[in-house]
Amino acid sequence: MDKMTTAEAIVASLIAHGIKTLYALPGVHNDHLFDALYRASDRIGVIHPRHEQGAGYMALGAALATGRPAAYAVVPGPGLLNTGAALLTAYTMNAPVLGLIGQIPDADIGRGLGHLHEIRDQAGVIARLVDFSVRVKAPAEASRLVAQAIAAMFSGRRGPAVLECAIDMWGRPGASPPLAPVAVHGRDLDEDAIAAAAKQLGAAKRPMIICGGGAQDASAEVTALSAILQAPVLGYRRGRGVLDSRDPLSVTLPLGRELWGEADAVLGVGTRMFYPFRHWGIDDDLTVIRIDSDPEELARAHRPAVSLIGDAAPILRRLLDILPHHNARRRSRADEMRQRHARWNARFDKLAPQRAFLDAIRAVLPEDGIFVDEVTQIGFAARLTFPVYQPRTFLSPGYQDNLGWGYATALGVKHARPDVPVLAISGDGGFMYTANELATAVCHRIPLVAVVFNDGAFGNVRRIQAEQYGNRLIACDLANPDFLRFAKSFGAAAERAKDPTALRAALKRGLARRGVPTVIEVPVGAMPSPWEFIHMPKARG
Ligand SMILES: Cc1ncc(C[n+]2csc(CCOP(=O)(O)OP(=O)(O)O)c2C)c(N)n1
Ligand SMILES: [Mg+2]
Repeated sequence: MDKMTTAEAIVASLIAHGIKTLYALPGVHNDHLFDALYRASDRIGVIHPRHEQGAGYMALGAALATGRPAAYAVVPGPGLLNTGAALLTAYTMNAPVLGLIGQIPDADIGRGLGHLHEIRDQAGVIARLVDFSVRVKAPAEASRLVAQAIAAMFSGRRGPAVLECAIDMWGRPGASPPLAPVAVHGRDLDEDAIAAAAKQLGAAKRPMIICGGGAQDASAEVTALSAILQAPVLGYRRGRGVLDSRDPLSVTLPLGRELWGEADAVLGVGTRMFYPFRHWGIDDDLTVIRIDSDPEELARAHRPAVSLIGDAAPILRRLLDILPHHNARRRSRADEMRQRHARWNARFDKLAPQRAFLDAIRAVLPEDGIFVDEVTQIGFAARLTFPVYQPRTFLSPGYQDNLGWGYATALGVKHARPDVPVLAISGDGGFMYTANELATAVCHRIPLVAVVFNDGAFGNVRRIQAEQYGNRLIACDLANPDFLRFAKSFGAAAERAKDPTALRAALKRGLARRGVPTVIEVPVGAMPSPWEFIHMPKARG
């Protein structure tokens, strides 16, 4: 065992941490790593994309879909930079993604000699993107560093980590066997703060709850709390699915803003509360209580009356224990909330073209099916109106909102969750960012269903230019391939669906296919603007 190389130890360490797939694109810097992977191929698989961004996004998708660590490996310099947007998105979505990044010969790092793929201060570039990064400087460190990196990904605020390893370090013997995963202990519960939160929430007349990505593992607790308090739960994008959309207390924008304007106490769970604090206003009549695993987050936009630092689920469980002692008698708000929903639903008629397609999708996608959102007209409407029934089934790219994340991320989602249907939407603009990964889907038999809404434009940009810039259209009309012939040329199944009824039928066929990806092109025209429901003015303060 003491003859293990760095590469063997790192591969064994990934396996010891439950990682069964490495999304990885090879190159000479990482040849030893791939050879170690070959020899461990009964325990860990390799999915090789066609561009490094695909590796990063697939790992991101796997991490978001499962909540478990996911890893990718690429060559240094251009390979690393090609994963930059995915790594940035993993950071801003708090996703536990581990990047294994190659390096030039160990002794020459920092000398600027111009080795293949050399980049100035690679470690410095990486350190700006993730909180934990380190280079493996000796084989004996390898197993420990993998364990530390993965522990860091789950300590406090979740997030990505990176290990660099030089071309001549991977093959060096002298590494030790993998370590058991480091147990990550949550913080001790702050009983005083939880009691204070229980008193404030229990006494509140119009409490509300706002959920972000940090609430995705606390769905049962949030659901119970919402029922006891009769508190509406706002989830927009990353917080969707924490409370089932069929519960009348489950709201998104813009009803959430209306309720924010009336609330006297709010509990934020794993959310930056960006829209409320930056756009809707805050005043002294609203008591803010927040749960967050990152103490720095709580000091940023607005200092809460009560700060609960740590993972949401255990804090909420303790809150649920003591809340009954403090809680006011409450009448059901179900009827009132149904009426409020009905009012907003009528106004959402403005988005009827988008909603008709979303209805077709929801009718076919089962409750546990995963919807991967994109920066497209249908996506904006989905964030507002698509019913979501379970946590981790609505994946939306957080505040990067980076066009083009969708197809490759969804491939990682489908690969990591082969047991559930996965559907990616995108516009013609976004799809083309990673449409090359159709080759990966075919090669690795990943039966992802992708719906491409084709309006021949960066439609969102085009509408803004038309409405706000005197119709001076620039850089927004697109020349597209024939998406059906394009997809079929890879060996994918492809269909065109001209209306919601046809989409529904095509989706059924697509989700039933095994081992082959599907692309469904939906030709569309310009869509009505969703922005009045998203960028809304102050509601208080
Ligand atoms: C990485 C990145 N680049 C640029 C943008 C700006 N942007 C937002 S929407 C959009 C156009 C989207 O076009 P398409 O995917 O076809 O969707 P549509 O609006 O036409 O439905 C662009 C360029 C972005 N959000 N992310
Ligand atoms: Mg478009």
